[in-house]
Amino acid sequence: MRLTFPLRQAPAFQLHKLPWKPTVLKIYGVQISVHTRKVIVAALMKGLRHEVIPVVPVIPGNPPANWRELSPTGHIPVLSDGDFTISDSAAICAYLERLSSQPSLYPEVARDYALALSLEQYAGTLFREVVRPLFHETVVHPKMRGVATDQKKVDAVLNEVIPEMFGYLERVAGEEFFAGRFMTVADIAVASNLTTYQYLGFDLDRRRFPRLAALYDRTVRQPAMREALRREEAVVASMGLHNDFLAASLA
Ligand SMILES: N[C@@H](CCC(=O)N[C@@H](CS)C(=O)NCC(=O)O)C(=O)O
Repeated sequence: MRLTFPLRQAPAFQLHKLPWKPTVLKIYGVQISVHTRKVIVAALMKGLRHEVIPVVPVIPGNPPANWRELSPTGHIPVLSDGDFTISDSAAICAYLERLSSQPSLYPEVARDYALALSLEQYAGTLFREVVRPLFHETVVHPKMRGVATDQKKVDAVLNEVIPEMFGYLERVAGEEFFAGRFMTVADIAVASNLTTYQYLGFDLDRRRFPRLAALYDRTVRQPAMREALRREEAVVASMGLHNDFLAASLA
């Protein structure tokens, strides 16, 4: 009797059947923007090839003519992957996670996962209540629009908003990262806010918020975060922003 072994033919490698095309992702935004940096760090962490296309919405006339088609809110960042375009850093990070699951931006454990998403949202509030008003009062108004800084607004953020918002982050910061043992989207989102906040010359008070400051240092020392910060050095210098704080955090 002749034994025959059915030889299963290996399926031919079909590029178009890959879940994603190995195109170079386009990230529209500026490196020093809180939400653009978050997406850049996520792409770097996953080793996804990308280029940053400069768009500065606060400069009138700067965004491309079709900007509203790319970004329904007018905000940065926007991501293009071939013929697919998506706005909002949270949606973009979720998309990048599906393109490449490792290393993950999200914790595995249900409670940590929920906490990471909650803190990602909280970082959005931190931007709107703290970083955005400080950026507008100290950079956009005096340096781009010829409008004097409203010191009362700055003081209200520093004296009324920050104690509460940084205070919450201090309470939930632990010995590791915000939601487990590894850096997640929560850490990236919060650290991105704290970076731009300090670029503006404001202090992350290490005596008052020691756990938050230590978590910030742990986060910026992660290779993807470190690389993103290295890549934005030229923009920071050209804008005359403060970056002396980083040397100690990265040491
Ligand atoms: N929820 C949005 C917020 C994006 C956002 O606020 N981006 C800021 C820069 S970090 C922006 O576009 N500011 C320009 C403006 O307000 O006109 C996200 O997560 O992407």
